[in-house]
Amino acid sequence: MGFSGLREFIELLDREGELARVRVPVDLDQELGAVCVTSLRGRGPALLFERPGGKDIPIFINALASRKRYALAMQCDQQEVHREWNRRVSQPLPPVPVDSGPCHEVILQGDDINILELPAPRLNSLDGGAFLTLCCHHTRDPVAGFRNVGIYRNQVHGPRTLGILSGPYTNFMLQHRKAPTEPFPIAIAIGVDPRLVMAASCPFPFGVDELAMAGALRGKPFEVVQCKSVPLLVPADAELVLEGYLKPDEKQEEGPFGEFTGHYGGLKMPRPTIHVTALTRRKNPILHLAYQGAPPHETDVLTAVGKESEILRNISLAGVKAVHLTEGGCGVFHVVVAIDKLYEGYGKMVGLAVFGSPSGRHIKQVTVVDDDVDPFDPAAVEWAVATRVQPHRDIEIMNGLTGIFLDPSLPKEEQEGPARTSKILIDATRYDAKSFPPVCLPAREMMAKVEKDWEQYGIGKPTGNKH
Ligand SMILES: Cc1cc2nc3c(=O)[nH]c(=O)nc-3n(C[C@H](O)[C@H](O)[C@H](O)COP(=O)(O)O)c2cc1C
Ligand SMILES: [Mn+2]
Repeated sequence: MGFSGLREFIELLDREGELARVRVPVDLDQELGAVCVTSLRGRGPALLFERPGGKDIPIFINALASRKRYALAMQCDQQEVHREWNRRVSQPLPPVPVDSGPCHEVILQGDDINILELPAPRLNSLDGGAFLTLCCHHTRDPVAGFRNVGIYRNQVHGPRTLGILSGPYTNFMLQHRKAPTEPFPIAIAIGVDPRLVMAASCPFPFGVDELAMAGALRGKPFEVVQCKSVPLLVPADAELVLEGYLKPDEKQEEGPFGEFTGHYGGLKMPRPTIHVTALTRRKNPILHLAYQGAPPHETDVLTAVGKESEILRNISLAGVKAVHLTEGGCGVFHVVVAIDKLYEGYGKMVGLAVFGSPSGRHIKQVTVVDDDVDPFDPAAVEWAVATRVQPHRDIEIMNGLTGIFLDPSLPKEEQEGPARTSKILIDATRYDAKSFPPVCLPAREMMAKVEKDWEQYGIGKPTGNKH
């Protein structure tokens, strides 16, 4: 049961019982945010607000905030997602240009553009204004010409102006810095096939075209149309497109904004402005957003799964069995890697390789465990750290690595500047594995026999705990 595009994905979620429609009007000032938080805490479904702020442009939000829904978007079993990602992205499918598409049903230019008419919410109480949070920024390298697609927050400043906050290490900024004084053309597509959102939030190496990766993820190239006022291509079936130019010399106060870390990040300061030269859209567009705040939230899944897959794909060391970017780590900061430890010292080698991979860019803590530990089970991981780690021997702290400027623990000058951080590697594999005391458990055959005959004991459902 395949699907194509955002609308068919919403229908699929509905059929699977993974969508709730909010029919009552909901205030854009924090009420929508509070409904999102409460629903996320209860592991709720994706939400379609039908009348946000009393307006008739619906908001679709929390779409990929569960691994089950992510697997639905990948159209495979939850256990197969990493393998499927890696199988599919090994053959990128570049987009195909077409003459027209639904994203051009309405074309507004000049004074007809009014972004303020969109139901952009103010999610959390200290947010400096209304923000769009799931905008796929399409750009072209000013020198080499290749495309980049990435997601960066956009504050709504006025009818034709937006703020943008993109970290100094993003591929977006690497492109922009090649022609730093020129107006930088941008096409922001909102409401696209979820596979493009998945690719656009993944830190692929510089030069990788996320649209081609997204085409590979869905097994069908995207159709793209020429923008009306900038020399860029966008997905033809996008709900809405904001075209414009980033003017580096025209700064406006941007922020503060409650970030995926659960804290305020990217504090209020002058940041570049995007001047919107065209707004094109469907006749009845849907505004696709992501709630930002403390976990659990969409970032825990959306940005985690792609990076887990990329780490598995990029690390050339053998024996890496499973990778998990944790929920408490906001899907960004903490990764647990389960390995078959090939020889002594191998745990630290794998940890360093994770930090050195493109998807390790923002990771602050790597915990390496033996493959008898399930990296997706927080108690099992803590057990490994508690029982197999001698801190002076098995923990390494490194300084001056690239972090994420939204990390609230960084000193202010690093949050506003280069975002250098220290990082911690915990090697929780058995030290000197041959002589390490064995794990205690009845014999494997006895465990298997008891599991087979379980019902006869009249105890009820087994707990499923591996240890
Ligand atoms: C919902 C959401 C919001 C995001 N907001 C930002 C942001 O405001 N600034 C930023 O630098 N990265 C943000 N990211 C992360 C980037 O999209 C991610 O690092 C991506 O890999 C950047 O792509 P690039 O390296 O090709 O530029 C966000 C991701 C998601 C899923
Ligand atoms: Mn990129």
